[in-house]
Amino acid sequence: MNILLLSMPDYFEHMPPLAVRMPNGALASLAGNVDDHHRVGIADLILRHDSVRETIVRLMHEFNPEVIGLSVMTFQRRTAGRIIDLARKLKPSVRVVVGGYDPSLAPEAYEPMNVDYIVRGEGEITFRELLRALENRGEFERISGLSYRAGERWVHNPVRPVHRLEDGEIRLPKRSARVLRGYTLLGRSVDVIETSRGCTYDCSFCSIIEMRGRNFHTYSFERVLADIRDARDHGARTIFFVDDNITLNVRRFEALCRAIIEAGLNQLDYFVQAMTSAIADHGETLAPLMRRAGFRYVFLGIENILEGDLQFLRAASKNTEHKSGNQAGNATLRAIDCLHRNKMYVVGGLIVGNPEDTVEAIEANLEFARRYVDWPYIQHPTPYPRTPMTQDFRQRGLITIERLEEYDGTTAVVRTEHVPAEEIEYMRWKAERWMKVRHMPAAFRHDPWFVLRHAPQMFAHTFRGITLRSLLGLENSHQVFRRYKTIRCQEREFV
Ligand code: B12
Ligand code: SF4
Repeated sequence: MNILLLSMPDYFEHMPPLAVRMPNGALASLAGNVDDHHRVGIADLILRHDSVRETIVRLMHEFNPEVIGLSVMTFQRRTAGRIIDLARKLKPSVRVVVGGYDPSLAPEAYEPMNVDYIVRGEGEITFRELLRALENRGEFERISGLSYRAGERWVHNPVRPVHRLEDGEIRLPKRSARVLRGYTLLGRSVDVIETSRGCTYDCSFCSIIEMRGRNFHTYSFERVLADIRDARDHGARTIFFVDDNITLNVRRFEALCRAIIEAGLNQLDYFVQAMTSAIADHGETLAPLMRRAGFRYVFLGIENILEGDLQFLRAASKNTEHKSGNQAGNATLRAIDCLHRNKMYVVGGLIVGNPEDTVEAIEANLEFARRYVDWPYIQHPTPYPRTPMTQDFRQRGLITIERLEEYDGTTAVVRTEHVPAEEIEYMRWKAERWMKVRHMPAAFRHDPWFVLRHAPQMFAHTFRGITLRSLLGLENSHQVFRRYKTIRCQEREFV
């Protein structure tokens, strides 16, 4: 069968496609795990975000797929619906499969859409079995993790238990199936690698627990190194580890760093997401190893610097430092210090606009980011399907925007008990632009050619909304913010 796999073009404020166009790891993994005789094409639509319609028309024509599969996050749901309608118009007989976080956690939202199958949870085995059933006119009821139409109603088969990964059943991703080019992270060709899946924490804003429960499974180092080599052989110079929480097992992470060094794969740049507690507690041995292995940017899930907010986010324990087995306060500053001493940059993940936040509480977090992080990754709490946080916000009547395409993390869609949503977003937007500018010299030192060529566009993107009138002081920053919001709204129209 011809199968076309698509990831959505929607991006958010901190990932402008000018600088960040990363492949979707799920699709290459699915492609690597279907039976060999299928012809699979992967199109990451972020690479053609400005010509989605034309790209779909072309691919449907050239590829003539019997099945299309879409990977969808919640803020991409509207775009996914439009792409599905377009594909169906071009080929009414095409079978449509959706998967990923949004279809898994809100399958009911896809039932009225032009969709035939929903793959819930991990996809490799379910999708393979679905294709077999389609080919052999087989039956769907034994395929765990699958939802499908039976006449007028939908059947939701039992959940598929999470895969243990260790047994080698899940084969390597198939990168050669990608049909579009141009992946980049700040000018360097980028790819994504998984070394593990899952997390045993249960932060209230995170979808992971509802998606797969509290567990942690790992791939063998042999497989991980083979995967990195494959990414490199396909042109990658930067690797983004997409593990849910690679720092859950620090000893393993240290051993992985050593394995990367021993395999001579430390010439590549690595980006990773980490818990502050793991870095603070083990930084003296872990951070130098990370640096030697090639780690450059570390996304730290700081979440918030105020204890009350950390309690609400259920993120206090992962941000607690330990000394001699006892809790020794917040881990953030020590984690940042460890990374900086080892010449790595800190991407500071903070969440502002939690229910009890006042203007002062938000400002304290922004000030922290100004002082300590190299690249701000500040978001607003966003009520994604089935997270504990969503229940809280809904019960307290704090959700102000229900338009899911705005659930991109940098649009404030909830208010606090004290501050309106728009004001929260305004504060973040105003502060964050200048923090990003401050990092430009460091980016220049690493990739002078990319920064020289793109600096004007990067400035234009960061400061979109500003006009000559505002530069001359004839309008205030609230007016600029409103213009920025209008531009942002237009940017969300892809199809
Ligand atoms: C890595 C990651 C990123 C990377 C993305 C790199 C990349 N291009 O892949 C970065 C840091 C850039 C990122 C950004 C964002 N992310 Co993110 N990210 C993750 C993370 C940690 C892992 C995702 C991953 O790649 N897993 C590995 C793959 C193999 O697994 P998978 O995606 O689940 O896919 C499996 C199944 O879902 C299924 N499947 C997936 N697609 C399909 C399609 C078909 C057809 C089928 C059959 C099956 C299927 O099969 C796959 C294999 O088993 C998750 C989860 C987490 N713990 O936080 C969040 C997560 C996916 N991100 C999320 C969000 C919201 C975002 C942002 C909007 C904002 C933010 N919070 O940072 C931005 C948007 C990015 C953009 N497009 O602009 C949310 C999504 C919530 C939701 N309900 O939509 C998550 C769940 C985090 C959370 N808040 O809970 N993210
Ligand atoms: S530690 Fe990270 S992956 Fe684990 S629940 Fe919290 S946010 Fe999600």
